Amino acid sequence: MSEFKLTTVEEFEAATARLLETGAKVGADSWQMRVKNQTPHCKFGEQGVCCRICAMGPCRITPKAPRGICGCDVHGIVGRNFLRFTAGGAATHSDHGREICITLGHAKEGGDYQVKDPEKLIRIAKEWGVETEGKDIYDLAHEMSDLAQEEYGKIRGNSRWLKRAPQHTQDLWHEAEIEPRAIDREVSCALHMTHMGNTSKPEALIRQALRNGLSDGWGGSMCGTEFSDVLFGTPKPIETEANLGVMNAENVNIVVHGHDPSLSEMICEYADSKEMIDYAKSMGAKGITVSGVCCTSNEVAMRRGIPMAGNFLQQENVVLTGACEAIVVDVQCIFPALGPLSKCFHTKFITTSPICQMPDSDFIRFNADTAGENAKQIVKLACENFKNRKPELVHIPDMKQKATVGYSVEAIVKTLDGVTNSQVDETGTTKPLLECITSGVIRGAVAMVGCNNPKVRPDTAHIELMKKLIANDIVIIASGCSAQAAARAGLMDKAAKDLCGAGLKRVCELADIPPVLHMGSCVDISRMMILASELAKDSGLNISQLPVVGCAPEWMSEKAVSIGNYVVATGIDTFLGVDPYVSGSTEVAGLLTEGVRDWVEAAYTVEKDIDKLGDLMIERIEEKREALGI
Ligand code: BF8
Ligand code: SF4
Repeated sequence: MSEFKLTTVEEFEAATARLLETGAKVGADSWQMRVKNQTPHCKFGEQGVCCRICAMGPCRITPKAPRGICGCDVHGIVGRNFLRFTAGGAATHSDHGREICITLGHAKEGGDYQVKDPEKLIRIAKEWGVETEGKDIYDLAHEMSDLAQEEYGKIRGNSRWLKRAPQHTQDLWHEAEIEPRAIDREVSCALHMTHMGNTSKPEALIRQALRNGLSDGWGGSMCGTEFSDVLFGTPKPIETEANLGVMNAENVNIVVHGHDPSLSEMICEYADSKEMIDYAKSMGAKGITVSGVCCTSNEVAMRRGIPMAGNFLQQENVVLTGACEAIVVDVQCIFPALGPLSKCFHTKFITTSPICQMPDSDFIRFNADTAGENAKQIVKLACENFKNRKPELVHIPDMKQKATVGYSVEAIVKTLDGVTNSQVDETGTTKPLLECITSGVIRGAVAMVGCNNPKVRPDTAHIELMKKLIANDIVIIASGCSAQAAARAGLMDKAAKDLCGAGLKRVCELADIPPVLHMGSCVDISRMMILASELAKDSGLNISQLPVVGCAPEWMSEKAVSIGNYVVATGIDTFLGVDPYVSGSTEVAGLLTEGVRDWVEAAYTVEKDIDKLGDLMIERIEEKREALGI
């Protein structure tokens, strides 16, 4: 018998309760307290029936007032709100992707940013019809940086990445008129359509929501993922650890938080240098521990094995340990609460991006040209702050799990190709995975993604669903905060194979993989789209026929809605545990849960009962198997 044991949500909660006691001592606020202050939520907002896009409003739809002042009905209002939500998410992911494209333009031989995966750069260049022969790799990087940035504003044509999809998917997009054009254009178009006095027809609004989502997943996010791999390396399986216990009481603790790896990569690089470690020692620490929160953590975990301290709703906890010298943030999903909270401790809250500026933070502007110096300055500041710790406030929960992460599409293909008897060609294919699925050893796959949301008991939905699915021989690919929930519980430890059904357990043993595969950050859901496309091409099936579904059981952000839209638009049924504020309109809800199936062969399912949500996913996977006769 192995000694492997999952960490339970009850144990997570006990650790948090202990940290909140420290918080109470120093007068700190917490999200748990703020949730109480904000409950109950506004019903109009929850149903999506409040419109404030012009100053004649806000207009709220009720049985007595069925139309806004302009005459817009509830379906128009709910649909417009949904599209605006999507546009916010698509803009956010895509602008992150743009920053990576810009950083690629700064790459140089021996510089802070280098081309770590030249093969991938050349592969993409060839895909885009760019001459690579005899070209210096950095000249090529700069040319690709320009071309990629042009994807955001080009005047004609569609996203270059669409060609990666199976022809059938491309045809569906064409027929439905949802092929994304320039990335920025789809965001602008969404805002334009939803301005007062424009579209109020739900069908047109939802069509644009899908198109805008696609401009993210098959545009901006794909730029983010692919060019991050070029700059920082394509992830390969690597060992790491997860949960608050990865912080080290004897070391200077730097926590990186946010999304853009350009900053966190540099911090990790310098924190690991002898110069900085010696500096930390001169300040009385034993060394430096960098750990992460949210997607920036996923990025550096996947490429460097940097441990993951926590996910979205753990971000205050890292400060509450009293042992965090600096929490260094770039963009997105950062609680403004970290400002006042850090003031209750010795922690430096360091913001670095003009995109994300907050009160009560130290702003150290991070520039691609001066990245090394900026990172060094930040690491030094953290070291110097070690002496300001208040020992009586230090408590790091003794809680962590081992995790194997780094499953890019390339890594999955390589790992599985290595263990089967099928023909292995040079680049590898997804055929071994398909064989496991068609033979029924693995019943299917679920892409588990997305955030935490206090509306769902944090992490339970992720963890319970994953346990249920792997026990039913369904392999999980995970990203974002869902992946971190899995890692913190122990589901990314290879020993978690013991929780699987017999078929999946055998695959895990043969391939030496955990049953939950970490595919990266939220922009990396573009990796999942590529994997689904490869599976479809290698099997000769349409994506919608594959026994594969997507699930975001605890989602909260606009980005998650944008993701949901492109996952559905790619032909993958998507299951949500939190309602996307559309319950106020039968027409909009009907389109999303059924109507869009006519265009893209997939739709949403919303179910707040998590156990039922799991059953529905298993049912859907089995239906797809039955339809294929496997
Ligand atoms: O982009 S899963 S809470 S960290 S939004 Fe944010 Fe949600 Fe986490 Fe990453 Ni994604
Ligand atoms: Fe009201 Fe129409 Fe203005 Fe919306 S656009 S706030 S429904 S008047």
